[in-house]
Amino acid sequence: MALRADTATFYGLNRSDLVDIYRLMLLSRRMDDEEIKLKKQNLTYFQISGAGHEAILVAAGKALRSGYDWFYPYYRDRALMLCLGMTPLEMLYEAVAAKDDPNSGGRQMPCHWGLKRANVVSQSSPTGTQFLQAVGCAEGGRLLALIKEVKEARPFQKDEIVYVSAGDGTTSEGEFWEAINTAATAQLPVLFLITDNQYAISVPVEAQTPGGDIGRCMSGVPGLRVMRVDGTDPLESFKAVVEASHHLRAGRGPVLLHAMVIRPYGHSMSDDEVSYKPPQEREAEAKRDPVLTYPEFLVREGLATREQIEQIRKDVEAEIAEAEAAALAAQKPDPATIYDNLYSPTVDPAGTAFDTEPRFEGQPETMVTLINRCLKDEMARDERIVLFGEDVADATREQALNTVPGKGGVFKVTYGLQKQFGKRRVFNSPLAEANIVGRAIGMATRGIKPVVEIQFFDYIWPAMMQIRNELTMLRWRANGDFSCPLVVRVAIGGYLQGGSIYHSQSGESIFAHMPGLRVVFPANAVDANGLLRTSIRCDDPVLFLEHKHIYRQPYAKGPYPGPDFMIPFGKARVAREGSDVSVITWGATVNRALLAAQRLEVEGISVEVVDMRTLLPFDREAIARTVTKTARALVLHEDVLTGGFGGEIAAIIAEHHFEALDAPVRRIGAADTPVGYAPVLEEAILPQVDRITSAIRELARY
Ligand SMILES: Cc1ncc(C[n+]2csc(CCOP(=O)(O)OP(=O)(O)O)c2C)c(N)n1
Ligand SMILES: [Mg+2]
Repeated sequence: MALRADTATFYGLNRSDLVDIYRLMLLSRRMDDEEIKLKKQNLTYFQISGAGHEAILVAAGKALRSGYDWFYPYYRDRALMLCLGMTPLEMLYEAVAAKDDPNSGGRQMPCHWGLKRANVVSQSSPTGTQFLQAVGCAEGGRLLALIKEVKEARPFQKDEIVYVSAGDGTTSEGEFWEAINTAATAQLPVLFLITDNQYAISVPVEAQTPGGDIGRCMSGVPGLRVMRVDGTDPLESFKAVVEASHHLRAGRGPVLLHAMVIRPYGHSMSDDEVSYKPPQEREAEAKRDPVLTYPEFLVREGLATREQIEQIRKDVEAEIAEAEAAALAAQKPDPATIYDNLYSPTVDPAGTAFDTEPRFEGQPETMVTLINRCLKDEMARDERIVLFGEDVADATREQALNTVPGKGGVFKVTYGLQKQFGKRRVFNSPLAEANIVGRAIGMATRGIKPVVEIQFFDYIWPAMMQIRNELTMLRWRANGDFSCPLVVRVAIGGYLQGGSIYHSQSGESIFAHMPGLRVVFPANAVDANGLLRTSIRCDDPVLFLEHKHIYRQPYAKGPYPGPDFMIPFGKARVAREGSDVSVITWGATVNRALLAAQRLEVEGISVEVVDMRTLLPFDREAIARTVTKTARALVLHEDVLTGGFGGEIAAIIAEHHFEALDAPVRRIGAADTPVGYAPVLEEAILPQVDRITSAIRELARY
């Protein structure tokens, strides 16, 4: 049969493109088959396939630009990754957990894609966390374009697109809406590709989504273009992605492309879909399988001969066989590298570079003022810093600032920053905490330095998935290829008289339990200023805890220490020297310990108070020094006692300094209850000076 000369009717694709689409789809499917075989032979440890999703993904890979656009792919996006330039060998490196796996160096499950050279940001397993990061990535591109210094290097493209994909089930995650919200509000060039295979493991789409149709659900969102396509038809899919990309590159706002696909291999190798999907449904799906229907189309339309199709099959088999042999012989990661890329390998915030002398000037200022001044200094120094959160701007409607003074945060910590640096760098977020942290991660991945605010620690929990699974882990899971250094400022703590259950929480111990994060908790204004500067200038994600009770206390005031004052992490401060008993503490209980020490001085008991200042890392040497000196230790914190960070410190003292002790280590924390509204309840629940005084007295007399 003669081959057809004219291909103009196929959306601008020439014959070799049209045939290449088949090669890529087949390669993707056969890679899945091969990985399934390897898993059955126990040569790999996990498999999840992209089977049935190939057509829409090859279309996306052909229409978008590797290394130019940005990508937050889903685990079924193998065919996209092949188009973006990941080789079969690189894929198999991930499956066998090889040292040279470019996705993660053997740290991540197969099909968790990441490829630095192609702008594919390392992906995690929680479904849906990618949406907000993609939004932040798009915002990051826009922000980079505003920075004079980086303009030359152009780490952004004027018409770049950020691609993010997920399945039908994943659109039920709240973060999906949070991402659509900001993408549409800010008119960002984000392509949301929803590959709808009608199931999320065993849950069918009508139990997942109103009306069983996510495109329809989203069709009323102002500023969001919604498109629908048969994602098993590669050419219709290509047409749709090209149309979407024109819209996106022209700056006309985000697009949600709802692609109907199939899932012939079940959810994963751990799932047998026969147990919940009726045979008729499976047979109907099989008829739409693009790897089977598309080559028939090519032959029918005179675009390829049967011999050519056969040759492609042979070539694909040979390519996979060669890659497999190399992958099976590949070196595994070295167990000695487990700590690599947990934190920045180049910037050590505990190092001497962050130990600078204060150059005090002016009258003592509150903690609020000195945090505000640090933010002003740093934003003036570094154009990459942006600040956002709930109510942090002076006024979103800028013209209002002609007639009103501006808000600047519910505690006024960010007051005046929008006026000074403009609304592009200081802005309000929606009332959505995952939105704040997820977007910040996406921006930070691009080199922007977000300093974001969570209004109350009590409301940090919607952001917990982003903090725990993304913020702390991106650098490690990408084996250093991607990172997200940023600062999350959080107002924390009680002793407020009226703060009650949901405005008084502590809980720093929960975050001190997260490798990859830094946890900072200053107890006075000068420390807050110096530690915030270190947090901003270091290269790691930092949780910066600001105690609300300390914000305006006269005892915590101090003079402005200058624009370059920094305090290294992991260096405690001896708040009071003493020789009989040590109190090891942080945050608002530092001052309570000092008050107890004053009382005990008249009784002839000399108390040393050590303020830890940072919990991750924490100063083990300071603990050793003070315990060796006094031989008696009280560990004190405002967080609830059980499971509190004090348990960690007490354990370290018991494990390493047992011989130095003359008394058992004591701990004081809050009662294991929430904090009540009635002042008498709050007083009974949180550690008070009387209780601290008696505990120290008992220790001294032991
Ligand atoms: C937050 C979260 N919850 C649950 C899971 C377990 N899980 C993995 S995939 C999946 C179903 C996803 O379905 P869908 O989004 O439709 O994608 P599909 O697998 O069908 O392509 C579930 C429940 C997970 N990985 N993350
Ligand atoms: Mg699905």
